[in-house]
Amino acid sequence: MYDGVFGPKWEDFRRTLTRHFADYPILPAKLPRNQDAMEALVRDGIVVLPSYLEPTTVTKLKEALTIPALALQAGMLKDVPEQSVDRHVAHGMCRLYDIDVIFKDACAFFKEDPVILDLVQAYSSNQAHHCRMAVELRTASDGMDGYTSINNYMPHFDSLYREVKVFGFLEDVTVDNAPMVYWTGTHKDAEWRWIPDYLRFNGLERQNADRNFSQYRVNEFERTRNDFNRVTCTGPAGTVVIADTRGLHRGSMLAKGHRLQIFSQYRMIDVCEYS
Ligand SMILES: O=C(O)CCC(=O)C(=O)O
Ligand SMILES: [Fe+2]
Repeated sequence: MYDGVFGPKWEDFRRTLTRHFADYPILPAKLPRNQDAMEALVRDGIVVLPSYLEPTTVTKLKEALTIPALALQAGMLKDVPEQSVDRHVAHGMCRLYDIDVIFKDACAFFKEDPVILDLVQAYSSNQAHHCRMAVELRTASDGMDGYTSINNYMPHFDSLYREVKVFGFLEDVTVDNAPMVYWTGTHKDAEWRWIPDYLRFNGLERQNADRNFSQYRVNEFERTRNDFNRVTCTGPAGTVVIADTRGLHRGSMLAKGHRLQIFSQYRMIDVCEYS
């Protein structure tokens, strides 16, 4: 219905996205134990594996990463490449990337977990390419709200193409500790998101304006539809969340304490959208 309005660019957008989904069909998980998780991931775009990591794995990761994360927040982390650091203290968020290289041994337990990789690869048509791994410390922000703070507090899509983020909780995440919020089913190609996808496809998305637009759409479809459910990703330390971050999601403001978690990000091999 939009073809006549937008012309060839619109057709190019639809063709490209349709080809993307055809080129990367979701495959069945290989491990029998992953059947239910895979079904949830395909249906909802997200699956939560409560307390999945062994307590010893969580301990190893915390031992390796807590001090560097605190040092980064304090501005005292030395000897790490500048491009591995993403530090927004006033916004309550610090990330250290490339931890799979810097803290190789501890991170291998997470990065090479065969059950997680089976899900990631099946969902990514066996073409998942590991992009980066990070530890993130969330702390109280300096009186900012979701509108003035970093963009990931607003509902957003990370990409218009399918991609996967695997989050690992190193500490308990309750509703107070800034849990991620995800709207199930929003990862699917559907008309309600064609306009924002089209803007992204053409590099026309204006960060704040279009994210506020997304917020408007969120309010709208939460009122009018029952096929998207809002999931708040809480869980004990060791919980793993696997999400297609093409689906609509946001961070939340921290109410108490802090949040320490790691994540690995995967894309399809020849999909090179923005970082
Ligand atoms: O911080 C969060 O919980 C959400 C983060 C997010 O939007 C992302 O990692 O893509
Ligand atoms: Fe995101």
